[in-house]
Amino acid sequence: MVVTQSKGIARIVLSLAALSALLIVFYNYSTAIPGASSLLPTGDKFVRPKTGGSLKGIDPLLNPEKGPPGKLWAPGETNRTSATLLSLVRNNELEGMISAMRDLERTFNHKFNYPWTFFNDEPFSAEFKERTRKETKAEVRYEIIPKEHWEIPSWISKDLMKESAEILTEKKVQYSKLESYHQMCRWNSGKFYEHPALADVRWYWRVEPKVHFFCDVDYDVFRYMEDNDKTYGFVINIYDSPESIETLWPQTLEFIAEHPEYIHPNNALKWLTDSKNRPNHNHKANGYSTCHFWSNFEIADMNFWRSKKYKDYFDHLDRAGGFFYERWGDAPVHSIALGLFEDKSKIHWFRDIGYQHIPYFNCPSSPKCRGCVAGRFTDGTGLDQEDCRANWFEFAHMD
Ligand SMILES: Nc1nc2c(ncn2[C@@H]2O[C@H](COP(=O)(O)OP(=O)(O)OP(=O)(O)O)[C@@H](O)[C@H]2O)c(=O)[nH]1
Ligand SMILES: [Mg+2]
Repeated sequence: MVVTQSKGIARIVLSLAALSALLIVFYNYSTAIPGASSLLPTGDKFVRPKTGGSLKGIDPLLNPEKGPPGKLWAPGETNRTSATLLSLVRNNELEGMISAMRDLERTFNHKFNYPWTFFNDEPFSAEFKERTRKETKAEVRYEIIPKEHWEIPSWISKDLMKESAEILTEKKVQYSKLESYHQMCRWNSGKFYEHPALADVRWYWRVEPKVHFFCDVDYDVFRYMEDNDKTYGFVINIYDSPESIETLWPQTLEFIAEHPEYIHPNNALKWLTDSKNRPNHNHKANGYSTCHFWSNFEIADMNFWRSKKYKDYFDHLDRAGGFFYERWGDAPVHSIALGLFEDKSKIHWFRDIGYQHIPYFNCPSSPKCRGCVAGRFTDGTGLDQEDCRANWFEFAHMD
């Protein structure tokens, strides 16, 4: 108990020191770099609705969807780029995986035939391989995760982990007692792109079992990312449970105090630190709004995760232990890294990709879509407040 208290005090002191350092860093950045003091978007300014975070009724998805501007490559018009559809999945999630594959093959991949790469911490069953292979004409790879990428690191104390899980459970943090969930979040945060099977692959589209895709996508999304110099594509932007990431932001502040050179001048710090909407979340997460790109969908460039700045950031977080003593998710970790270290104009909202992972949707208004309601954000009750896209639009941009 005494140890926990003194740790808590030490954390607060460290956080304050790191925060002061951050402010100095930002002062220097905004004076040293022309234009860095202006974090406003360059295009049309999005005006935050009076409803706060929720876009209910005024969702940009209600406008007719035209797809992204510029040259888009239709099926057969160009060669595939270096990319894969990527799934971490368990054998017992086969039915959900098949349903997600069917949707993505129907709407996109039967036209482009990008390979599927399945990852598992144990061998895939013969049935899993047989049945998934039947769902696509493309190449399919089944990969086992190396133990050193999946196992709980040696510096993590199992006793402290157990104790922490009890506290997190009291705070109603979902899955906190499930060790594999913590391992999954860590692998998705900082290990997947190091798998030898992906060594020559640049782009990935992350697909989870049971997700749905509703709209025909008739252009090569990976070529779109490459041609338009994008790093990261998302569909849904929501708040996280602040109880699961109480020290993630303080740890991040410590890291950037050590590495101010990693902060991109056109960053999305204002998005990360917004406190106008849901101030309580920002307060509980010690300065982070908790707004993040929902990472069960990602179309992204692995070279960003492979960069020295991200590697250093991940190693810092990994050493801090929050993947196990708290329940840091890969979504806030990826989002904070992107918001600080990447040019925010390289982050793309795939507004034209109709998507659902229970309980949230991205559903555009387009004749290309079937099976979802344009502009519907959720079919759960009381969940509209979880939508934080308004923050992203206000502090970054809408495309
Ligand atoms: N092989 C393997 N895959 C896992 C494990 N835990 C999670 N996954 C996969 O990791 C992804 C995320 O896990 P989910 O259980 O869906 O986590 P979530 O999306 O936060 O939770 P839900 O809202 O319940 O879907 C899914 O693709 C799972 O199939 C595991 O222990 N082994
Ligand atoms: Mg899931």
